[in-house]
Amino acid sequence: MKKIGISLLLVSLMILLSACSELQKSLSHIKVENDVSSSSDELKIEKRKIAKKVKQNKENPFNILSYEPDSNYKINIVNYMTKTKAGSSDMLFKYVTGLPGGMIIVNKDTDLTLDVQNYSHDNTSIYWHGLTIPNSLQNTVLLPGEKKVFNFKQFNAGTFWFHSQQKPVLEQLNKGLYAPFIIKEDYDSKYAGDYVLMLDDWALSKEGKVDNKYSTNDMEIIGNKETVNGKAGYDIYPISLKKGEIIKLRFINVSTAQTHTVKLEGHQFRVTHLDGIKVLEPYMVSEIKLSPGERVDVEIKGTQEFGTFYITNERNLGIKIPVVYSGIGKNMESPFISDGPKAFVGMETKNIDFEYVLNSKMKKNYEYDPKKAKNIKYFNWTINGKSYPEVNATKLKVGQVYKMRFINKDTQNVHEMSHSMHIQGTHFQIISINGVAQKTQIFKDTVEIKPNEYVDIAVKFENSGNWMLHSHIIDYEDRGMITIFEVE
Ligand SMILES: [Cu+2]
Repeated sequence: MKKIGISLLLVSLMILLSACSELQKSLSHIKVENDVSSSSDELKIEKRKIAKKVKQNKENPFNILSYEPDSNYKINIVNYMTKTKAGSSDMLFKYVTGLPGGMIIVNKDTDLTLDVQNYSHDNTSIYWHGLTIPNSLQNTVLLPGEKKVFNFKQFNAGTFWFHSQQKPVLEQLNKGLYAPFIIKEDYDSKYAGDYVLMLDDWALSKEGKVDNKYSTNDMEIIGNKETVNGKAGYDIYPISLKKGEIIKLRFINVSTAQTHTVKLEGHQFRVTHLDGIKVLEPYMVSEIKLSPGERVDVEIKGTQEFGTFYITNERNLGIKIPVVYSGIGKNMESPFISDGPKAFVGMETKNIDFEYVLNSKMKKNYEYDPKKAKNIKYFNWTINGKSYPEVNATKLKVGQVYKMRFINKDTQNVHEMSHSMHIQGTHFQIISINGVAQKTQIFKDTVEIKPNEYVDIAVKFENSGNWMLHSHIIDYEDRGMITIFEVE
């Protein structure tokens, strides 16, 4: 026993050390540079910095075309100390897979072996967000030191992710325990570049600690610093593009509560996938909004020869992704092939099978708030008036199509709440929003429902088990916005 204990300790130490050295390379992890003003001097400095960056990183490490998809991954869950701002550091979590950001890149239709080991100091649980796999493989708890092997196969190529689902979910997700899960199809390699962009926000206290405590004033934790793949400002890896080329961008909103509306100055995005599922007909937009948990895949066609353009969001807290032009390339056609899922038939006129009213209420009992050093009445978030674990489960059958309505009546609070609702274990078709039918066929696994809005969806489960319908605004999820589908 003692020998096993010592070797376990040694292995953990080695993993921690390798994680640390990997981390030292990106020590300015959450550092945010000041925004660049329009003064020409600063623009010159900025150009020099980006030129240097491009030289240093001939390849953006999040261009997934640099890696061969694999079918076998070791995923280590580790804690690590990182510098959060000058003179401050905090202990965070991450997945280590040997690829940047703990990525997994696999081909579709391949038998996968994922060997997960928890080297962190906490219990954790892993949720493969958006994958259609048996219930027994989801939300699996791993104790410190524990190892589990996951075997499955995916037929659907797209942008997915995996993250901690250990309750309270905020604790680990807000501290970085998430990573992209990319399922490729052959023609993805025809793009001139294929970049993963994880958008996150960090609520840093004055002491540089990641704030994980709920408060009654902040209904949800919103960050004051924002990152792309863990980096902010000038540390963000540039994306390179030539005139005529088409690149693919895979945006993932990993924030626990913040939405990100992104745009690229002077360019349009061509949307090909939502939440990892192909749209029937790609469409052009000038900006895309991602609620927590959502993914959007877009194409960008190079229209310029020279210059740097920025992808930004609606705030100015660190997300500024340079797209750098470097001459004229091959004039490309999009390799995208539209062979997404078939629409469910007759859904527009079908009656609603189940309705879910999203709301919140003040909790009856007081809870101790360590920040305020007194007892505070907390909000609870509800689905049909109930807060998890007190729920009325909905009984469903495998293979049957149901029409459901999500209604957001959460309009009584200080600020009106949008809800980002996720169904585990499957994806669903958006039929209509406020009774207005969708112009194009859209399947998703997470959908935003704005205040006073209702969204009708059609859903079918392929796997039995207890699946959650929950808010992907993690503060609300942790405070009860979950219900259960008992699928048989
Ligand atoms: Cu999720």
